[in-house]
Amino acid sequence: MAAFFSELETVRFEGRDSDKALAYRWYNAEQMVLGKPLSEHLRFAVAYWHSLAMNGSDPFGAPTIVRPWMTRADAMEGAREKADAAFELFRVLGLPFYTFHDRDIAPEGADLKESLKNFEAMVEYLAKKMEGSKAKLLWGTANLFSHPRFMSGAATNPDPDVFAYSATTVKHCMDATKQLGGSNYVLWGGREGYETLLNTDMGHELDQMGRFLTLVVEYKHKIGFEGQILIEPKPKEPTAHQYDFDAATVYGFLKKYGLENEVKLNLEANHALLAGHSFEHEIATAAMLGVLGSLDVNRGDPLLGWDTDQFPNDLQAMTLALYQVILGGGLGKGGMNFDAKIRRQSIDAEDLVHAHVGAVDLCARAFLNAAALVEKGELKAAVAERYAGWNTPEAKAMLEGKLSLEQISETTLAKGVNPKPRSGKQEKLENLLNRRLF
Ligand code: XLS
Ligand code: NI
Ligand code: NI
Repeated sequence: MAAFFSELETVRFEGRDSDKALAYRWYNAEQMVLGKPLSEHLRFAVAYWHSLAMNGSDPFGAPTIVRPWMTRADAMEGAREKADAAFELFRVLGLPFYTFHDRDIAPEGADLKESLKNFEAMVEYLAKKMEGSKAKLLWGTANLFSHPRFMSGAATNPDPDVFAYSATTVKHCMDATKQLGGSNYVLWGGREGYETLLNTDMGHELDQMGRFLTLVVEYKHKIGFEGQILIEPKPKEPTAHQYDFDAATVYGFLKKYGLENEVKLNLEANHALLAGHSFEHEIATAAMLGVLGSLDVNRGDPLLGWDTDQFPNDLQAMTLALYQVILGGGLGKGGMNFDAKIRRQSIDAEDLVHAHVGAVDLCARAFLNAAALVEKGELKAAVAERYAGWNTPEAKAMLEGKLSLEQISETTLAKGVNPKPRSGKQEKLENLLNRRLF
């Protein structure tokens, strides 16, 4: 039994005036907001990979975060010890969900059969741990990017053997996710993209990816998995041109392969930034297209062009994101996964707890702010006012396709239409937002 986090007591809600470093000041799981408990809106999840498997190495330096389970001669023993520590961490944080890749929970074997055997044994082990824990599975996924066999892609690899190997892996990961009662299954196209068109048949690769996803959807129905299938967009890193660039690009892909009613999106804050968008833009886009699924909450560094995966700490940015979540109808079966890692100098077990506690509180506070903005209705009213002209019968007729281009031209000229510019009132609304934040 790992005693790694067991010294730490469970973090509790103590309110805003608490002096305790490890306490929730804003996250009161039971607090009723917009008709349901805060925990049901937010559905926080701990990411197994960043919290238990990340070792602090970077392109310039060796691992700095060396946990006991990382150095065991018997890899399966290490995996069980890691799982023990994981469930201790879930207990300390008191959060309702976790997420994992196959490779986070079980070591690679000598061949695919052995890898799957290791994985299935660890899934059984997690199932037992879950019996004694409140933690549920938000989503499972497959790591189809770390091993060199995936260097030219998984589903989009020029080698059909890699496609088949990846499909086999995903089948077993979907089985495991179903077995553990997961609410979603995620596919992040780790190396689904290309470096140069000199060696790439892009149309062929996209057809491969469409086929792969179709197989996943068919299998979901076959086994009666009731969770959502989610694609996680990301524009770059590792490849120069990732196929799942952003929400709009993925939607176009889903449409092309007839999957837009079967698959939703897992949106990540840092990926939005890399795509030149804000998180709220990505959320609003997905909601508008009917594919808002779940969130990976983290933050990037605007000064760095890669996925730094820091824990979120910008109240205004998170408030705007969660405001769009509420307007979009909420996260449903999705949740908020902390796809975030501590810095490589944060080597203490407690650093991981501080990181989550701060991020949980930040998100809860942002959600309370966003809910208050929705309840006050001022922003919504300002937007409605701006589009009020479209409520007239003539404007509606234009939008509903009842008027041809010639008819619009005729009436416009007959009426002597002469539009007057109107202020967008951006600064007024920004001030309103700043005034309302608490
Ligand atoms: C990487 C992704 C990854 C996915 C899961 O940038 O965010 O962590 O969330 O494979
Ligand atoms: Ni992610
Ligand atoms: Ni990421």
